[in-house]
Amino acid sequence: WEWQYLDLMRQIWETGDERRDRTGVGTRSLFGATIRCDLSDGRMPLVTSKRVFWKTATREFLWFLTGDTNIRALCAQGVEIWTDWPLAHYRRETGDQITREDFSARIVADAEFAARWGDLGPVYGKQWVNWPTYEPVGDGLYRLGQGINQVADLVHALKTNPGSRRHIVEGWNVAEVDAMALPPCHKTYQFHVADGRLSGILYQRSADLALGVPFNLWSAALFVRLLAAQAGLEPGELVWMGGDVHLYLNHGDLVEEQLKRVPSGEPKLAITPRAQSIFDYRIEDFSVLDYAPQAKLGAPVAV
Ligand code: THF
Repeated sequence: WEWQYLDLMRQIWETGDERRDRTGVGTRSLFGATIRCDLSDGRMPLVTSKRVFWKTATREFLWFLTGDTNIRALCAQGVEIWTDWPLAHYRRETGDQITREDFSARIVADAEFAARWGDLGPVYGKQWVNWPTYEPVGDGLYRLGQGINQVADLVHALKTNPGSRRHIVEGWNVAEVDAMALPPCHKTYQFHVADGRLSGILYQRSADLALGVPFNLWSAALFVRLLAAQAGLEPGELVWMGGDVHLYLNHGDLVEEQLKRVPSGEPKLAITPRAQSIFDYRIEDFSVLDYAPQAKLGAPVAV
């Protein structure tokens, strides 16, 4: 599968439309792309042409499942992939040019500071496991009802009604998008059961192909694997669909280097069958086999 990723990278770098984006960095982009990955026999879409920190991506995914939207739990585990957004907000509001390291350390050490500055708003975790509902109380007024746990409902539906065409987890809550630090990129997941195999589609509206997509592919495949394990199904395929798929103009060195490389091997994910529910997994439950990635390639993340 990895050639699909590299081919897409080459195509966008060579022929993508150059546009100015929200972050001001500038991108080359292609609208509409697909990558298909086989998930049978433990296979995972883990990029080998550079080192991808799959444990970081896994910790992020488990954090989504807890419903948490504050970066504190991530920072406490050394996961800094969301720190730049609260940091930029903090610097803008206070004028304090604190370093990222100090900011992250303070988020971990100081619960009040974290509550004030570390929250991303109602992002993925909130929508996945606690999508808000509203109950009328008369006079045209509403109060919050019981939140919807889309993930728990999905596991239940996969077990009781596998043939359904409504196995969806949605992150794009139209009423709450404006309150999010960043509206969801990997916004829609759909799952599908055929011949005892569970497949998934991820629709990603905006895709940072060099930095984010390797994480997003891993996490989406992990989602399929965990759901399959909980529903007693075999993993099938992951289909990734991108809307605005782009390469940031300041990722040129990474792109040129990665495009010289050839994928190396077929990594597999083993999961310890311990968790009683999809919400009970821990990082220790995951191990990756046959992963011999090529050297890490760094690039700045556009905020
Ligand atoms: N915004 C942008 N511009 N790109 C993204 O990929 C992105 N995300 C999330 C939200 N907004 C985004 C955040 N996810 C890295 C990886 C994933 C991220 C953000 C940053 C990153 O910097 N990865 C580096 C270092 C990883 C590490 O040190 O652990 C890498 O080399 O992979 C996409 O959902």
